[in-house]
Amino acid sequence: MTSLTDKDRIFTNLYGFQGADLKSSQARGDWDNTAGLMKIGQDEIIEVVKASGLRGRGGAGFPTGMKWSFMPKAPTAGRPNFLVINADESEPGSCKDREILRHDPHKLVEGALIAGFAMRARAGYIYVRGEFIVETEALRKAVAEAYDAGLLGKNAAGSGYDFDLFVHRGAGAYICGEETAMLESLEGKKGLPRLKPPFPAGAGLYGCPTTVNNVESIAVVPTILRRGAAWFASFGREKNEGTKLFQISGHVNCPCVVEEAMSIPFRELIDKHAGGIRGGWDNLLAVIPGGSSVPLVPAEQIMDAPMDFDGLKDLGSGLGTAAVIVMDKSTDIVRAISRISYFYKHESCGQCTPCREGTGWMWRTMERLREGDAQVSTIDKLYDVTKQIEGHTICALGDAAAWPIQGLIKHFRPELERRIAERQGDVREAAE
Ligand code: L3W
Ligand code: SF4
Repeated sequence: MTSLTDKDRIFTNLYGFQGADLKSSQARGDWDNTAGLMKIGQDEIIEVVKASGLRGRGGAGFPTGMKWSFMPKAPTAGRPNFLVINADESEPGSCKDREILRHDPHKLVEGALIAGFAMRARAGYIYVRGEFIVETEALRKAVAEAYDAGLLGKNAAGSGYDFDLFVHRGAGAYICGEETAMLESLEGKKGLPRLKPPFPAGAGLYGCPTTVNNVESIAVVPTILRRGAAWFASFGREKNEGTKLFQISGHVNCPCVVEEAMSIPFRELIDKHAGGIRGGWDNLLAVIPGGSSVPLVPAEQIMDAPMDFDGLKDLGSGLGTAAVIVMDKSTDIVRAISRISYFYKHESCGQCTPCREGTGWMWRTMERLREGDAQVSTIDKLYDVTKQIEGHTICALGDAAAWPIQGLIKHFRPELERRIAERQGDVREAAE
């Protein structure tokens, strides 16, 4: 595996040590001969993105080049193609896209032009999380600068291609990060997820062909074109290529967002960038490796795991957004997962019954288990309900609510049973 050096990093202003303005961004290499990059042609750009191995950075890991290739090659005036960029970063633990918006927005704006061109879109929309006020301002400034410099709009960047880019701030609902809820919201309606299929590539914004991509997925594209698909694919391993922004939070000595090579082993990632585990490696309890939607992994299983899509899938979890939440032995693990359950109950849009009713029931049951106020059979019933919800809802929020509980039961069942036994012992003692 190729290790990543400072000169390999795509996001060279991740920490905001330099300006985010156009001039500073150009000094870092952004907007350098963009028209020349586009000259290779629309289909060729898609081929380069495919060859780079880039998979969606928003959680699902769908191959980006393949997604672009679903878009019609000859859109009509009545049914244009659209690009929508998902900047509604709301997954608990995720905090990478906001750093791009704040400190490196021109990478995203340039990427939007190139991606829009490749998929024959004349307009792109960036949907920004409602709470991201500073980030929205930074992005709007970058878009305005790009228009003023002729990099967007008519004959964008001298490419001969007309492309407009709009920034839309949401109103602060997690569900609007789900791609079809986002499209509804952009259309001015309530953010209720749509049934898929049809996928947005077939019927998306205003019923037109649409590609929805995460901020990071689009922002890396100009660098992939400049340095080449082989360069990007040299990091990580087969089917898990590239560099990735990891967001390390929780019980580490130095929480951080860092760009690293995909597939870096967990222990190396934490030691190299986060100063190790608080209290030492023996103090590690468990890790949620990809944002709150993926199941936790116990300490002993994750140590040497490659931090990528397949490595974490093999452990029954997932890379998600690569939001790595580290929990040491001081964590009340049942309480932590119960709190996550509350989040999903709160954010459910209420449209489908298993999710609307199930998320509330699961949270209430988790609270009872936290207190030990349950029977051992309650654990099995809870697991059974998570299985009834998983795969039976309109969008992935139902799965996301079920998976963390499944992970808890799988790996920490003795802790749940201990609480029940302890509580039953207390009750017996009080009665005697
Ligand atoms: C055309 C097909 N397009 C799939 C497209 C689809 C979408 C992408 C992935 O959820 C996950 C979720 C969160 N023809 C297609 C097709 N597509 N088949 O590919 O689709 P899908 O359904 O696998 O995923 P999704 O619905 O986009 C995303 C998880 O990510 N997550 C992260 C959440 C992140 C945030 C945030 O703050 N950024 O909310 C973490 O685990 O739970 O499972 O574009 O259209 N045949
Ligand atoms: Fe709404 Fe939940 Fe159904 Fe998704 S799974 S559509 S959030 S009710």
